[in-house]
Amino acid sequence: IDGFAARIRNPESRMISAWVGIPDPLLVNHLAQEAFDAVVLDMQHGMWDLPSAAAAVSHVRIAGKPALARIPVGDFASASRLLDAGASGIIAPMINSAEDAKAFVKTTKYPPVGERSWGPSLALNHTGLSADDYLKNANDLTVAIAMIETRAALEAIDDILGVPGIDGIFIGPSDLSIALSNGDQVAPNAAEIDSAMQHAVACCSAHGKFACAFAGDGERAGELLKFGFAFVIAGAETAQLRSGARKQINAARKI
Ligand code: 3PY
Ligand code: MG
Repeated sequence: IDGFAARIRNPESRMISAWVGIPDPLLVNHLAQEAFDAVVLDMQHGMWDLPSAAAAVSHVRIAGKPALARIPVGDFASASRLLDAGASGIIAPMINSAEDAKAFVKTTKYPPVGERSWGPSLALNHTGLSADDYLKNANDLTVAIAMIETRAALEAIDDILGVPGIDGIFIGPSDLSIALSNGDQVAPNAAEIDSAMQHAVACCSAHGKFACAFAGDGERAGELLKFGFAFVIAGAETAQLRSGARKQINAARKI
């Protein structure tokens, strides 16, 4: 699990992660049994509160997988608490400038990179590291991922990637499509989004950092892996649950 950060930083990384918004710490254990490389807890649009998300981090880790959390916009205090709970990475939505990126890094990286405050109780239990070893290695063992999903963020992508402590970016294609269409449409698979995605991947490799993105289903996730994304989502758990149910109903109706 603690090799996750090194794996996602490898330019050859092509990972597929689960994405869970239903705030049930036990549900994530089931998804973690599938061949996902990680599980992301979505605290921005999912209904997780901090205690349930922290418990879910443990359940994912106990199932042998790394857990990441997407925090609500600007909730950097929760970012450091989730790292304390043993999360392997934090995804911060709506990072639109180098200043936003620096505020994010401040709470997620220990000095000299940031000002993360000390208190990794569960992270020590999970990693099995001594306090000294955790302090020395935590900045490398966990990843801070900035979401690029507005026009301002696209324009500032090189500045954001240039902030020390930002390990990678995550494209939010729905918000980006709303921004690029001036509020006209949610079109996460539009051609314009594809070009923005390919541009983002190129910027990341120029900075030696990695690119992640949300995809609504496995087919789209596969396309994004071909673009060079290191880490993609293959649909939220609600979509997977409903498509699984639909498939079984259709199978039963055919008999
Ligand atoms: C977006 O597409 O805007 C996201 O935040 C990913 O779900
Ligand atoms: Mg978004």
